[in-house]
Amino acid sequence: MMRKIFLLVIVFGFVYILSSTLLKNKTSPPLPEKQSQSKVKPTKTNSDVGLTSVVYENLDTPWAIVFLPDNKLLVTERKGTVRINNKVITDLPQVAEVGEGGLLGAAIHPDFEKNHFIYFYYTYSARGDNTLNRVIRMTLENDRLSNEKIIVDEIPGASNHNGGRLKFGPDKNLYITTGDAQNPSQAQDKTSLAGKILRMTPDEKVSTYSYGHRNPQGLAWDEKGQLYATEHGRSGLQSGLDEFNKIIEGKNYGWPTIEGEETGNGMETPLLNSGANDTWAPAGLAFYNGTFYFGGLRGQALYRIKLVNGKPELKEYFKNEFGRIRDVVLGPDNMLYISTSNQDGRGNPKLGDDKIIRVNSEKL
Ligand SMILES: [Ca+2]
Repeated sequence: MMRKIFLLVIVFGFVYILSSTLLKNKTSPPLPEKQSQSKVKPTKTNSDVGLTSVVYENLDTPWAIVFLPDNKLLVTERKGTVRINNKVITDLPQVAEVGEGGLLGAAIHPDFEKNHFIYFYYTYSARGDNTLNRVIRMTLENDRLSNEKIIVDEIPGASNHNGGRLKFGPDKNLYITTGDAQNPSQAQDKTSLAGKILRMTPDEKVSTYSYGHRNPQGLAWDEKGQLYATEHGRSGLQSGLDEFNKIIEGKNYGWPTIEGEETGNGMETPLLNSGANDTWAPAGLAFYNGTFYFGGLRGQALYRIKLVNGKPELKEYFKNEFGRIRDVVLGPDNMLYISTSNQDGRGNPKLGDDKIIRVNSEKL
């Protein structure tokens, strides 16, 4: 008798464990992964992935999101910290978080797996309280940064309009956006590094690629390798006239001579502008599946642009849902990764801000 009961207990126990395990697999969300592991795993199909999910939270004004070849996620925070998979790996003391400035763009070299080169754009304080920006190259190995080398120095800086986006193009050149540093005429001055898109060739020589920019902060290439950029238009009481431009080498994008729909001799009018009454305050730009996506700071939205017969069509998503959006990048899993910028002094931080959020563009 005792033996029978004992056997029954064993059998029922086994069935209970088995059924609860099966049930758990069906109903439980995926287990949180360890910090050291990447949260990004390429999936067969993205149709099973929800529209949005928070990847990391409690960040302080993240600026650039960069995926490393092993799918680890690197984030710069404006105050000078660099995080990998959310863990702070360094705090660069040379960075000065002044107004909109600080540690801004980051980009890894196309041959990163061989040379471990990573480039950063940051604001610093020079003698006489002079605010400047520079692009540097460092070596990233085993989550450690070393060997700072200055690539381009003394880019005019100011409390506002520091540009700061870094991205390698399909041509393996590094593209760098600079702002007018609140001195608009510098954008038209070809001898100044302000208000430009600069290009660094593989031998690390930097020259002006396009000029007449006010404060571009987003770069992306389409499937044909054509470069596009987002740019902040006028600010203050008169806002609006933010721009989406097709960037061609040597061209003049008009600031401060022309704005919005205006045309000028030898100047490019944007493909699209936000109009005089709407402000996107556009930042990071990404391209995926024939479509551009960019973040809006003051616009507090994710914007999508589709070019239909060369004509841009604009749509906005998540209006006022996540607050200010800075960067938008495409992950190796074909998901968009966006960063909020609600801790930058101009937002209304909510619980958990700032965040990195994954967006399934298939479900927009
Ligand atoms: Ca322009």
